[in-house]
Formats: sequence, C-alpha cells, structure tokens
Amino acid sequence: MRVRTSPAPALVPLVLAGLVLFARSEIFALARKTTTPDDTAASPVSSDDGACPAPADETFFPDVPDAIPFLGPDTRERFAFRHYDPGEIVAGRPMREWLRFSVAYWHAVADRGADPFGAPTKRWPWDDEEAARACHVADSGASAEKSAVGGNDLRMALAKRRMRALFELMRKLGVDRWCFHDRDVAPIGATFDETNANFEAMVDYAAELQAGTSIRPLWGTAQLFKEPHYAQGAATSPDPSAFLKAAAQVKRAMDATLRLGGDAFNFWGGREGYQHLPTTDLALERRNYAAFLEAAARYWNAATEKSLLYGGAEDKKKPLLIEPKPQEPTKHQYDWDVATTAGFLREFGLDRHFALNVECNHATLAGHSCAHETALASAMGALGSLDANTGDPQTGWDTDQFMTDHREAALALLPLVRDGRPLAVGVNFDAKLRRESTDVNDLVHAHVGGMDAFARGLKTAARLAARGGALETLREERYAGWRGAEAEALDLGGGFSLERAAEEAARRWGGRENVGYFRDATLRSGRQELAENVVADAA
Ligand SMILES: [Mn+2]
Repeated sequence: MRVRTSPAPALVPLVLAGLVLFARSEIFALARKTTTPDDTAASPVSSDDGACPAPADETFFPDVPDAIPFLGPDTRERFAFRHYDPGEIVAGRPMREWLRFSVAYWHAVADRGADPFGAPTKRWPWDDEEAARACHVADSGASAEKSAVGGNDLRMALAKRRMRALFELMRKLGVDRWCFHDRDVAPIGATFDETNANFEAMVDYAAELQAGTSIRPLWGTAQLFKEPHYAQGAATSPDPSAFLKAAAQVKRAMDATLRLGGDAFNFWGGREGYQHLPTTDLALERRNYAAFLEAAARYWNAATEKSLLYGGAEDKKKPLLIEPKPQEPTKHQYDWDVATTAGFLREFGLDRHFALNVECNHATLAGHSCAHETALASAMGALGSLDANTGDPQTGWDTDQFMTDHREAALALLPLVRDGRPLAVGVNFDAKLRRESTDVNDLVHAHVGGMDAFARGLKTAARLAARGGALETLREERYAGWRGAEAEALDLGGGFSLERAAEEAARRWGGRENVGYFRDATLRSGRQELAENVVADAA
C-alpha cells in the first residue's frame, strides 16, 4: 500500500506525469489565489515526481504549518490558536482532557457545498480525478494504464485521497479524533457485496493511516438515511426489509468502529420519524425502533465486553450514544430532544445502554438552547458527548455552522465543569463551511475558530463554576432554604405527605393575616439581573 512505501513507478509515461503535475499545480494555485490577505505565507507546492507524490510530499493544505501553534490572543497570525493551549490547566485538568476534539469526516472533506438550490461550489484538491488515477496506478503496480482507471477503482482512489486529506487536516490541527458514517468514507458499489468490500477496504486504509499515531475515531455511525431504501425510515420503516438491511449495516459499522479503536458508537435517527401522522402507526414504529436499539446494544456490549455507561459506574468505556433532533429531514423525529429521547429510552428499558450525544444546532431547532440540553442531560446523568456547532438565529433549519461564540460554548460546558468531569466521549465538530467558502484554508480557519471558541468558553465556564465565585454564591444562596432545618422537617426522602403539609401549613399560618400575595414575608428576590451581569462579566 502506498501509505507504507514510496513508489516511483518508472514506467508511467512522461506525458501523463506532466498532465498530473499540471492538474495539481493548477488546483494548488487556485487555492492560494483565493486566500485572505492574512493567509499569504509562502508554501511549498508538493514536490512529487509528476505521477503520484510519495506520502511525505503530498499536501492538500500547503499554506498551513505542520502543527498549528498556540500564540495567544494578541497574535495576528491566522493559522494559530489564540485560546486553545492543550496543556493549559483549567479547572484542575489540561484543556485537552476537557475538550477531546474530533473532526467530522463528512463535513470536513466530503461536503462540496451543494444545497437544494445550487450545485457544488468546492473544488477540493483531494477530488482531483487525474491525481487519483495516478495514485491508483502507483498503488496497484506499474502495469496498470492510468487512462483506464475508472468506475469503482477511481471512486476508491478518490476515497483514499479524501481520507489522506482528513488525516493531514487532523495532524495540522493537533486533533486526534474523527467521526464517520459508514457510507461516507467508502463509495457505494454496483452490488451489495461491492459496497461492503469498499467499506472494509476503506476501514483497512484508515487503520493504516492511524498506525503509529494517536488518531482514532471518537465515534462511528451507520448512515441510515441516504439510500432510497430508507426513504420511510430504517428501524421505523413500514418495510421490514429496510429494518433488516439497516441492522446488518449497523453491525458492520460497529465492527469497523471497534476495529479502528473508536471510543463510542452513535445513533442519529436520520429518518426515524414520520411525515404523515394519519397513516403512521406510532406504536409499531416506536416499538420497532426500541427493538432495533436493543439488539444493537446487545451486540455492542458483547463485542466490547463492556456495558452500561448511563446510570452505571464511572469510567465505563465504549459508550453507545443517541443524538436527539426534532425534525429534518422528517417532519417529526422520534428523538425530538434530550427529554423526549430519555423518556423513550426509559420507556423501553434502554436507558442503561445509551448516553446522549447533544448537538447544539439540534437543541435550537427543538426550541431550546444548547446549554439547556447539556444541563438537562447532565442532570439526568445521561450526557455522553457533544456535537459542537451552532445554527443561525434567522434561519430555521440545521445550518451546522462552526460555533464561534465563546459565551454560548461556556454555558454549554458549564454543567461539565460544575461536575468536575469531562464528557465521557468528546467534542465533535459536526459543522461545515458555508457554501460560499471554497478554499481549503477556510476549513482550517473554521476548525481553529471552533477550537478557540470552546477553549475560551471552557475558561469562562471555569470562572463561573469556581467555588465561592459570584455565580455559585448566588446559586447557593437561592437554594439555601433547602439546606436548612425547614427543608429537613419536610422529610422529602421519607415521611412527607400532603396530609402532613396541610397540618403544618395550618400550624404555621392558621389564624394569621393572609400573606399569600403582596405581604408574604418569605418572598425573596431571584436576582436574575445581578446573575446576568455576573455571567456577562465572566465572559
Ligand atoms: Mn446538525
């Protein structure tokens, strides 16, 4: 395999080699031409031999330094972290422990900017077919003819280039986790078997790229929403054959995730919901969904020989995650939000198997804030991972933008910092470039900005959560009554009853002047404006 050797096939005709060099240099020149004024640092064009560059010479991000440095908030360098300093201790732990960042394969290297109104806008260098053909020839031996490389071979060669681009991006960002859907990393084949073989080959390839690095998946997942077979859902389809196909696909995706050393496996109910309620059997679909998840949990737990994160002991590895989203693409998704999903899991006895993967943009689609969802999941002991992104306040759909507002990040992270424990899984950038952003460097700025926003937000959250700090003092004072003799006398854990409450109320207030409205001596201020000022000051 090319990742291990450095072939320079002498038999590749010079004319083809020249074409490849031309194609590559044109694309890199285009990338440089469209950089912002701050991004004009000189960069080496890969010095390949005109055929397929040796791994050490290949670059898709030529302007970006090998390891983006932390230079502090005052730097003018754009390929630099202003706030993310992985070794800095915040709230008792290094930042890298609090913020186990992950790059999302599908958004980072597989998105080309198409939307329902327009064609793709991004001409990524890793999508260069000529270069992919040359590398396929280099991989498969000098006897192959480059011009004859097409079909599945070409699609696989392109998939490998995309994977290499992802790994270069991660290396330069200093991020060692990635997330993937099975169908995104490998092309669909002409047959069921070819599709599976493609996926296995790409998992092998990713394993080779991971070898010798600390890189591995934060989580893997099965993409159960793109194929026409899943048009009416996968686990909740009215067609049992879709259910069967999806279950087989989950097994394969779980095997791949474990083979790559992934930390967790995620379920996002892509089309698990309904479009038309009058013709939907809600009871059947929800029951089937539960049966699907139950079988998946049984398989995963046996495969990992670990189990039970949610509500169980600490440090259980390899969690299963489920990611709430209220709608889109369906009108109503069964995993609406944290509360709905937790209720569903508990209804079917699945809560001990699954933790929740909160996505910030999904939170706002559900009419919540990201902080509401992390706080609620945390309060339920069910917060497993975070999909770090944000939406647009004036846009009503899932825009999956990078979060750059550190205040929003701070409030989302506050429950974790209060608990003193990082997320069991991590922080995945489920975020993509705008359609108008077409430069490879934009991908780097996006991730750097997201990492800085979360780093700065983490520091803000640590200030807010500091014991004896203004916010925690306000919070403690609000609930002081529940730590005193009055609360103890209520005996909520034991003898409390409405009968006892009635007796006690009569004893305390019977025969007295009415204090129910304006003259209630016990009414205390919630001091919200003061608290808002405290939060604003910390940020
Ligand atoms: Mn989203």
